Amino acid sequence: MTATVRQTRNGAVMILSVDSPPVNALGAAVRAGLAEGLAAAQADPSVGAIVLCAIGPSFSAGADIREFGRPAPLGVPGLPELCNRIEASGKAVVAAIQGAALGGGLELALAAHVRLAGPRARLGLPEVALGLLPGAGGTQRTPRLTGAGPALRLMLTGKAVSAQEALAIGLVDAVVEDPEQTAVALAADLAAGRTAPVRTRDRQEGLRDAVRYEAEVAAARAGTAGRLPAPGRIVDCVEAALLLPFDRGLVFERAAFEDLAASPESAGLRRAFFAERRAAVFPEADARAHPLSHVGLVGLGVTGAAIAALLLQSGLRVTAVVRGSGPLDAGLRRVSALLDRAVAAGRLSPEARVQDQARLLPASDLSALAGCDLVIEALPEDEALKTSVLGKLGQSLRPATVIVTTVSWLDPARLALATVRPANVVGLHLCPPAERMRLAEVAVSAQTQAEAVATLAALLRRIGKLPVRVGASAGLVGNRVMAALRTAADLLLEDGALPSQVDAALQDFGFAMGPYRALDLAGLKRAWAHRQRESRAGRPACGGDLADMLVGAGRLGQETGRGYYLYDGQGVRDDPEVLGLLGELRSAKGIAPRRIGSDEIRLRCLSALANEAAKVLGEGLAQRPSDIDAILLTGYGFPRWQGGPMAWAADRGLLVLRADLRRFAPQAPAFWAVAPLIDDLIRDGRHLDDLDMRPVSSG
Ligand code: HSC
Repeated sequence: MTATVRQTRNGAVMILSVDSPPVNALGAAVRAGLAEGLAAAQADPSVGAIVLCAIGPSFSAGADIREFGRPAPLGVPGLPELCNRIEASGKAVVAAIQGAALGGGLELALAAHVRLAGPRARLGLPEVALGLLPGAGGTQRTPRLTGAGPALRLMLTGKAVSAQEALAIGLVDAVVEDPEQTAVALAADLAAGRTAPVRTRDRQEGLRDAVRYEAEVAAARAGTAGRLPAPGRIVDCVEAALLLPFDRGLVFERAAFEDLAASPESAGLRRAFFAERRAAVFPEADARAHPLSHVGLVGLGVTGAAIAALLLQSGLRVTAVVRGSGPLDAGLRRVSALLDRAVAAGRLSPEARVQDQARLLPASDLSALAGCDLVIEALPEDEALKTSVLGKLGQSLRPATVIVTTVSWLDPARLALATVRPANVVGLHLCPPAERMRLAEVAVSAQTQAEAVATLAALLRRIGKLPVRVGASAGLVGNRVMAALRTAADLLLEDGALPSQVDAALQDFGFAMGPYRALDLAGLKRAWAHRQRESRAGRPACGGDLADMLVGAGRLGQETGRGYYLYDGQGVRDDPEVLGLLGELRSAKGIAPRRIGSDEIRLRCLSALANEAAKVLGEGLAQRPSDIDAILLTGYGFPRWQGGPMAWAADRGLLVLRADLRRFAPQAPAFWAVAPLIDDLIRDGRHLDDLDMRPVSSG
């Protein structure tokens, strides 16, 4: 018996319980245990039926993603083979599903002859999010039960369904309060009746209406034109389930799975998966988070309103302080509009919306926040305003209240000094639109108390964000490294590129939007104000000259109809006026423009990003390279299937990256200076990936 799979008996029923915390992933040891249990049950004449279940909160999270690309140990069946053995069993196998049955976990259950789900079970085929498809028979068995439409929805969206939804589409046979107990009773009946088990491979209900099936396949195919290969291959496999005999369908599925597993897109998506999970590990993560029921908010501007809506939707009471009835009314309208949008999108019921709104308590004075467990200052990026409010909050709140200050470019460590208890202050950066973007940079300085960090991180998880711990500093990590990308882009413009060429090259790489479209959308004023502050502080920015000229000419971005581009109702276009300004800039700097190709644009921008990220890492402002990947992937539109800037740098190789940086250096020596960390790693024969594995520090 293997420790990861327990074998127990209840009369004629053999119970195989997977016990492999935390999520019962189906790694080699679990597969070996299941195969062993199955063989023991077949060999024992006193066993009449088998129950397949699991211990812990999940039935199974599927294949062990860490094993992809590694050879399987000799003698251990792969997951597809294990599923086939379960299905082929002459003794009925009943799957009892509690918690999450995802990917290969659901495929294991689909190979059983009966599926019972607990009321809180979640069933899904999320492989597409990893650039894969269900590769253990899922593409062939699911449509036999559900038809093409529901099967394709499961596989193409990757979203899990509830037990009730699973029952409605035929994925499970019943929803029962205690699936394991009911499964044992049912298995005992099946053993006594000695009826031959019905195999999913022989089920036909989902295939019967071939015309409808084909139509659903065709409709799905029309939506898979994007650049990722997995969706198209999923549709092919589901079509094959109708057209091919089952065994041929499995072969077809296997070939498609292997192609995808070897694809760079899947490698990037798998890296992204682990980067996000690794980010949850930081020194303060185990500190005691304060329980929260009442949160205070100062400011209901665009970001404040988004935070308010998220807090309300997670069941918290929110007191929002806004000075002046006009701004307060505007802020309340913003919150209402966001709640309305959540109702329209089906994320919130109309009844819950009414309750959520009722928990929002508007106020005009900071004294209204005295009873709050945590207060978030969400005022505009104005140092004087923020320090004045933080100073007052420090005096009026209970001593243990956590104070969160939202920042874009300001250094939260400096802001914290405005209060009498800087240890309670944590910085927070949310990317716009804050109601949608998952990233939440949690900025910690040497003086910040661990409990305050743990409390904010828990709150952020509760409202659906991904908290990533960073060191407190100007711009934190995301804005700082993206500024380096933009500087590289600005230098390319000076050398001869057009804004539209830079944007197109980076969009081709997979960015949701190029830097100049993004700047136009956000408005050029904020970045301009930051450059002015930096310049006054004796740190003049590299690049940014064209941006300053645009602001000087009143071109503030999309809101004014003119920025890097012209927005005149006929689409977005390069503007001769901008090209004229660019010409002036080049002449003033004595630069003769040259033709610049997309490859060079991408190389320079990504090298600058990776180099700045290495500087950030070397300064101890990020815990590990994969945290920087997680930040860029969840907040800044870096293409998920590219894995992140550190994944890009690791693939390119540090030696190549350094040689490129040295080649670019004559253009702007200080900007292109190689990060000391890159030199150190090369000297020590180490890789960026090695740093992902080092223990987290509390510095
Ligand atoms: C798959 O199943 C492919 C199959 O179709 C075919 C295979 C055929 C192969 C053929 C070969 C020839 N593996 O998320 P959490 C770790 S692909 C390994 O924080 P929660 C996670 O890294 C798989 N590890 O927990 C973390 O580790 P740490 C499809 C996995 O409670 C810890 O577990 N399945 C893992 O918030 C806790 O995770 C999926 O994509 C896995 N599959 O959420 C499901 N899953 O503590 C992915 C998790 O060391 N998983 N870990 O940092 C999830 O969505 C979530 O983990 C749950 C739990 C919702 C299950």
